[in-house]
Amino acid sequence: MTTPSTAFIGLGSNLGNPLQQLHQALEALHQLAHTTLTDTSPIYRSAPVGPQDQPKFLNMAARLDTRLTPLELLDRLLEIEDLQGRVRHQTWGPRVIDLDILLFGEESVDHERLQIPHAELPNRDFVLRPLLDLEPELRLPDGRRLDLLLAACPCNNLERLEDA
Ligand code: ROI
Repeated sequence: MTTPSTAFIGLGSNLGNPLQQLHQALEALHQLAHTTLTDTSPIYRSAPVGPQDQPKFLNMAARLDTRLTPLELLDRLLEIEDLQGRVRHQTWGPRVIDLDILLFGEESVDHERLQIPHAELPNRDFVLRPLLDLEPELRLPDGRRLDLLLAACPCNNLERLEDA
């Protein structure tokens, strides 16, 4: 059997009791086949990127060891989003739960359904901060250091809430 890959998932929610949505999604990640949830970051409240007439977000990151392929993992994440009642209305609009594959081992994926590293990762403190909480030395597949990206990226006024 192949050795597992370490994947990092970004979680975000700003509708329908966001804290509960995050916990429900973590439970679903914990139940994923061929996958072990190995760590979770603190939760942060952040100002919305995109339209400002929506509630603040809660954001966090999770680390998985998985034997799924990136596209298999994507499909599992989409199922979890659907189960939690995510409806896709508006680009950059509010959402009950958003699960993004941020990093997948050292892999870069450029597929019509999936881009890894996540395209917006370098620009979003609410993604970089929790990733760095999990792994302070983390780098992108091209070698760029996440701590340096965070220092250079726009500020969304992160407030740390609690440990998940
Ligand atoms: N803004 C914040 N702060 N956090 C998110 O998770 C988030 N997700 C999104 C958009 C709507 C772009 N803005 C966000 O998808």
